[in-house]
Amino acid sequence: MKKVQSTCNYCALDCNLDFYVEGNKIIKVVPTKGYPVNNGFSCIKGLSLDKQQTIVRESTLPRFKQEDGSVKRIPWDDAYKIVADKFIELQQKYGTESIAGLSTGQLTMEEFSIFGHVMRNHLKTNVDGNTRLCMATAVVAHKQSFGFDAPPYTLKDIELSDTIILIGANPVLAHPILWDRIRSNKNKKLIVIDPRKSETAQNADYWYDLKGKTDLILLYAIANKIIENGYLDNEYINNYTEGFEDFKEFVKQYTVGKAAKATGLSEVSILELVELIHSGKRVSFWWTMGVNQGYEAVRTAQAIINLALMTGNIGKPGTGANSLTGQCNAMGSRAYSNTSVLYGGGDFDNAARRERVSEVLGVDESVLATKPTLTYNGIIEKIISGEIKGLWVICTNPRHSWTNNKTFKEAMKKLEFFVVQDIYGDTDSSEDCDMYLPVVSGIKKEGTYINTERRISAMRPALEKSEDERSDYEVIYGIGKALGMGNLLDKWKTPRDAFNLMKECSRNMPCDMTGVTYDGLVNSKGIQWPFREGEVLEDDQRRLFEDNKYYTPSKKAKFIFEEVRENPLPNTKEFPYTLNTGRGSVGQWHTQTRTREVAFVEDVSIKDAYIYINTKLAEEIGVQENENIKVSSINGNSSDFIAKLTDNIRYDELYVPMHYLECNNLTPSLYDPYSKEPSYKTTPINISKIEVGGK
Ligand SMILES: Nc1nc2c(c(=O)[nH]1)N[C@H]1C(S)=C(S)[C@@H](COP(=O)(O)OP(=O)(O)OC[C@H]3O[C@@H](n4cnc5c(=O)[nH]c(N)nc54)[C@H](O)[C@@H]3O)O[C@H]1N2
Ligand SMILES: Nc1nc2c(c(=O)[nH]1)N[C@H]1C(S)=C(S)[C@@H](COP(=O)(O)OP(=O)(O)OC[C@H]3O[C@@H](n4cnc5c(=O)[nH]c(N)nc54)[C@H](O)[C@@H]3O)O[C@H]1N2
Ligand code: SF4
Ligand SMILES: [Mo]
Repeated sequence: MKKVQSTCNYCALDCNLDFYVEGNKIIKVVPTKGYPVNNGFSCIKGLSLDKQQTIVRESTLPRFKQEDGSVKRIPWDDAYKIVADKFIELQQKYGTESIAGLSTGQLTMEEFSIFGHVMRNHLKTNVDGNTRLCMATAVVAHKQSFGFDAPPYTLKDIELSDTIILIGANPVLAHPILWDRIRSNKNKKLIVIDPRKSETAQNADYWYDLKGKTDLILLYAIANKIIENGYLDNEYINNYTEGFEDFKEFVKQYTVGKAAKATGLSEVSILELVELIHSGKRVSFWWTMGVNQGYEAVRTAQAIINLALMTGNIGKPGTGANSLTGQCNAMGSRAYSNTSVLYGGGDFDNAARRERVSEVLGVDESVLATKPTLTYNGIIEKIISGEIKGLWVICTNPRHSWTNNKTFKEAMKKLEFFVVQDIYGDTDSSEDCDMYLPVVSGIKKEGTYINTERRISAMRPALEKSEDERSDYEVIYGIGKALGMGNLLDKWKTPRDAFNLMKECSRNMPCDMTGVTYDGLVNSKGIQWPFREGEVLEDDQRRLFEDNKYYTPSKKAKFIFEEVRENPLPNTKEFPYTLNTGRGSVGQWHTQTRTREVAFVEDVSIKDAYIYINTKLAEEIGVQENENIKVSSINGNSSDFIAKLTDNIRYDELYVPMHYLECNNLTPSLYDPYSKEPSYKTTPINISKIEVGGK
């Protein structure tokens, strides 16, 4: 029996797993012992990865929709040619930017780098990723405050921290192995800031149930009080940061009284939080989607960073302003997808970076994309307005996951040519596309991933592909060839080639990984960037900013702040309640195409969309457990849900797991102005009981 160590391709922890294989069959999956992230443990999703091998697929060949609407299975080479010819035709007819791509943080680094090369460099058009729906806020916050998109921590910090503050994060469901590590830290105070008594809040020492999207005023008021009480690390502020004096003046207006009024928290509890931060010796702040997905999300993330800076809680064991990523390779896609920055980082108009990247890729500088991509919302708006006619979607399911998702349905109807590359042909996005490209799943792929703490790890094929099966890399390469890229693909023949290119692009950048080798990652503990050529790895847990040097021109971290905005989409008389959305259970993954892979979860999870409602509110509208509720949204749509009564949710708020199509039928087209990340978590709604027999 052979053992193949590979990386779980669900959440951003990137646990490693040992696949025991005999005769091209996975016999068992065992979480890798000694791997720094998960050391012999994993959640049910990772343990179930072997189930992918038993899922029966209709065909391994592309599915092409004919003019009469019928579908035909065609050979791969024919599909490559059809896609390439159609894209060229559309570009000739309607202009270069009349085709676009949507990609993901769930591909390998090599896959989205070659996709970026084909679409952005060769075809000179737009590709954005679903990381826009997820991490874009943290990216912008890091870039502005630290000078580079660099999450500072190592996961070990959660075990070394005496005061752990989780803001808009629910690791019990979303990062289960991180939750295990929080639990194993016996000397901590666990503080959760979340409007819901989430599964994590239920297990916390302190829970602050603020009103949704009032984090910013709370964080500013805390900063103000810390300053007033003299709880500052002045040495740190003076030596390693800039902009503090202005910040100090600015936050004076945010009194505890004002914050109490806006958040619904008592003044006493806000003051308690200030004292908890002050009394902690090693305070760490961790945030996820409750912060990233909002209309003033970037400034909220930066308000967390400001608190860490002013109290000197950064660059030391057990500290940090730490953004948790969501998908297995969200971190990789940020630096290597050629969408918002050049490969390895650097803006598209940065002459030195352009020279370096073109040299590495062996192309003339004019081949490189010249500007950042049009953002996700812009791509969809331009499909609807008729400017974009062709779309290639890889490894994401926007018909379901996009905010106000009917707009994507509308977009699908407008497209002249819609290509979906997915492991399943029956997703909400793939089932009716013009060309469906059925690729193999993670257990048959190779490449690399970067996890939430910047750890690069190897994805190794546990199983071999059959003759007709293709990986994402092969398909993108094949279409590139059919597009006539010729020698532009010479350096990109295999994932290993792409890795080596990306590695060279990273040289001398903060995310330098020139010391990492493709083969060296195999059976390893993974390596966090930066890891430069010639460097010796002394520790497998490394945090950034231990030298207190940031990536800004002055090498200092910046205090960035802005007045709290009026909610652009407030509750009204007509829409008095607020809809919150997020993860529903450990076993459910996003749009649930993969629920079929997770042992038992498929059998036990609720098939129809459900909603959590406060027991008292349910009583007031006369709804009992499992009766149906109609929810109408300020976006003009309504969805029906099964009611689940709970006291873990505020009276005026309801919660829908994002795993149901009905959820984003209700969310609005509202974005953070800097990151363009959707505001998924606070939609004004109204509710009514659906009488039996009626709708
Ligand atoms: N089982 C499972 N695990 C997953 C995923 C999955 O689909 N299923 N997805 C992965 C991905 S891609 C991601 S991005 C992560 C997401 O991981 P998380 O962000 O931890 O998960 P969410 O449920 O989206 O949101 C977290 C919490 O934010 C709270 N929240 C909502 N609004 C606010 C607010 O205004 N302020 C504050 N402070 N909190 C608020 C919600 O009530 C919720 O409890 O999970 C990853 N892990
Ligand atoms: N209301 C609401 N909406 C949300 C969120 C929320 O909190 N609330 N969260 C947002 C966030 S953080 C995220 S990350 C997005 C996620 O949204 P999506 O990315 O749309 O969700 P997934 O279900 O992960 O879609 C991945 C697709 O890739 C396919 N797939 C899996 N493996 C492979 C592979 O190896 N190759 C290929 N080609 N395909 C593969 C799967 O079958 C699936 O169809 O949703 C966002 N939407
Ligand atoms: S915690 Fe995340 S990476 Fe680890 S096994 Fe579960 S889904 Fe996979
Ligand atoms: Mo995400």
